[in-house]
Amino acid sequence: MEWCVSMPKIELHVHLNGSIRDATLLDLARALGDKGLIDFSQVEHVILKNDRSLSEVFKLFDLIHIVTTDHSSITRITKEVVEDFASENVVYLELRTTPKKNDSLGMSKRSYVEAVLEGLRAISSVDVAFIPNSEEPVNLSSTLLSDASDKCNGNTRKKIFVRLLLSIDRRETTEAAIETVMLALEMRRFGVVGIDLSGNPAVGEWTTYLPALMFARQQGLYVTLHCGEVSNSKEIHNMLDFLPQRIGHACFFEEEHWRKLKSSNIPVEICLTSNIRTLSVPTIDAHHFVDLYNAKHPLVLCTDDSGVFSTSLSNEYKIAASTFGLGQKEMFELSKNSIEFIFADDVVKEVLRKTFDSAAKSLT
Ligand code: 6MZ
Repeated sequence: MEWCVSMPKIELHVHLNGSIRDATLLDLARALGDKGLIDFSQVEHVILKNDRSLSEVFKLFDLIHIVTTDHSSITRITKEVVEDFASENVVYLELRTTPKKNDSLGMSKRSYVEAVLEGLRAISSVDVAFIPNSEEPVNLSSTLLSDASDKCNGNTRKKIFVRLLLSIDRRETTEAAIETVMLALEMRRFGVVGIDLSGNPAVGEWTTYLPALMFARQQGLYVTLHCGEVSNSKEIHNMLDFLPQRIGHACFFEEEHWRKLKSSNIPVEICLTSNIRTLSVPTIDAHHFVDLYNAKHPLVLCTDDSGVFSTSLSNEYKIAASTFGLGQKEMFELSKNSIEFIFADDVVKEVLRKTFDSAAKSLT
């Protein structure tokens, strides 16, 4: 586990509200309980439950959203989630979240994203670079490199690049989805780089989101789609035909979907623990990671919802290494290759390549 923690890592599939520390979630829920707004004893039980089916996970998200959707909570969880990833040597993080309206608290989709940005600004324990085209990459470059070359980096300050993706929830209308894309465009200068389509895969129609996704692409935003989380052959075909820059999951693919995916070379965000816990794949040995890895198809290991599934990116690397018999060198290469699939610019990619090269020297 030690080298899984100490090697630099890239994390590209993280839902903010799925990645909250248990202690924080309980803390926020207790505060609402004290105000008489929820029954804490009921909520505590749901939060601490471990095994959940995919549909139960979405019920949990509805509960989490009741507990977290105010400005100060969103700021707090953003700060903590980034700190947690940085602490396990994630050097580049793409954090996704669904902008939400909450009229009773004066929250708009814009003020929700502003609360997220506030969380990034509030981080002082690690160096965070989230504004594109600033001087930060250059400054961060030297500090990342010095970190990476330090074998015992437990005592040094951590550094991390963060970029944001705004998620469209499958329950949303076309108009609401377009509003999210407009917001993403407005927030580009603060590090919003793309759009994610997520939410309960049993809900909604591809044609509802397509206009917003096409608009996002026309405007130069990157797009990643949750694809094949349930068996829905027609939707999987439609999504692959759209040619998103990445997809997440790809669990319920059939032969013709694999063929299409492989010929289009679309990178896949693989979330092992999430897929096992939601029973989206029968067993870990049967996970499609193996086939994609052997086929040298672009893929990246991710956590999905580290809070909900009690995992970390280091743990996902450990599981992949032990289950599929991969060594430290292979896992390092897998992590490094993820740089090519990030939604940030070439300057950031170059800094990250140097970081990995420098860390590789300390491996040999
Ligand atoms: C699909 C998921 C998901 O956006 O409120 N989300 N969507 N499949 C998954 N796999 C288990 N995990 C999380 O984070 C929580 C939201 O992310 C999406 C759901 O829409 C969930 O409500 P944010 O920060």
